[in-house]
Amino acid sequence: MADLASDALRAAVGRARGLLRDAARVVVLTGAGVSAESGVPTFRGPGGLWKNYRAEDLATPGAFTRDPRLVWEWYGWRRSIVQQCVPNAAHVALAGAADRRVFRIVKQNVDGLHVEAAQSPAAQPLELHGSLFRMRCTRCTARRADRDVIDATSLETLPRCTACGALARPDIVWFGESLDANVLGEAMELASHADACLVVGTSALVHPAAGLADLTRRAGGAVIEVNVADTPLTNDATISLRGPAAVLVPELLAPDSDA
Ligand code: BV8
Ligand code: ZN
Repeated sequence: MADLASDALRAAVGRARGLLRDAARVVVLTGAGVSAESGVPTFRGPGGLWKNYRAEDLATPGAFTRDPRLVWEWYGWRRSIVQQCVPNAAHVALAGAADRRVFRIVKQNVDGLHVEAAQSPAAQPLELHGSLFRMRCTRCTARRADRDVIDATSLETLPRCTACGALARPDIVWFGESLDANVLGEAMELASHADACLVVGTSALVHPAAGLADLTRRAGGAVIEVNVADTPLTNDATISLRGPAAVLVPELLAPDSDA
């Protein structure tokens, strides 16, 4: 096992491994912390701010209506950061587990690193909040994948819809916007029928995503949390492991022979 800080942590990881091994169906909820060791700034931690703006100030329909250039500048900056990042050991271990068993990844992040780590369709995550690398039209229904550099120098250079020419927006769920009903419905279905919910690197502040672990718990499933700090989920978790995702998640999911 990697250098797990203490015997208590080592024992807790052993118990959590047992719960995951015995779970027929596992759902995983990840947040910005799963990508922290890939170099992607988290929202509420150090480096999460941009020009002293908070995500809640910019990731809203109102901010985009008021100043689409500023919001696209922010997303362009985030794209430029994420495009230099690669999946870390946590993304790889989660994708590997999804290849081996009934194990579904539900992500809040928009960074695309779970998608990049996936080696099979089974490891493709359910994207609750969309993707940095997709944009959609503000007028028609067109949407497209896109990894280009965003030129936010003026309103005229902002991304346009290739179908109707209207202003395009990030294909991302902003604060105050509802999640896609089918995506949320599938996530709630998965959580309500899971025997274990593994929650990795989320401050559990953003709803409805943060409520998914509770659905598993209320249905009698185990909730295992991996985080470097306490969260609102910690008290109700079956086991809450303190440590970085890139260390603990591979430990939790390594097939028994590799333990
Ligand atoms: C909705 C895309 C119905 C954007 C995101 C008032 C008005 C309107 C709505 C609300 C309101 N009050 C409350 C709400 C609901 C709101 C909400 O929950 N707000 C919060 C802030 C209170 N939710 C919504 O608006 C949702 N829609 O409710 O629709 C509705 C409709 C109209 C009106 C009312 C309701 C939509 C929410 C989706 C918002 N979009 N992302 C973008 O990315 O640009 S959410 C955003 O936060 C990201 O997706 C992010 O993933 C998510 C959650 O954050 P975390 O992932 O947890 O990241 P964070 O930085 O917070 O924490 C990182 C964690 O990792 C920490 O715990 C840290 O300790 C840990 N960590 C760090 N390093 C490591 C680590 N762990 C392990 N290893 C490490 N190395
Ligand atoms: Zn259009």
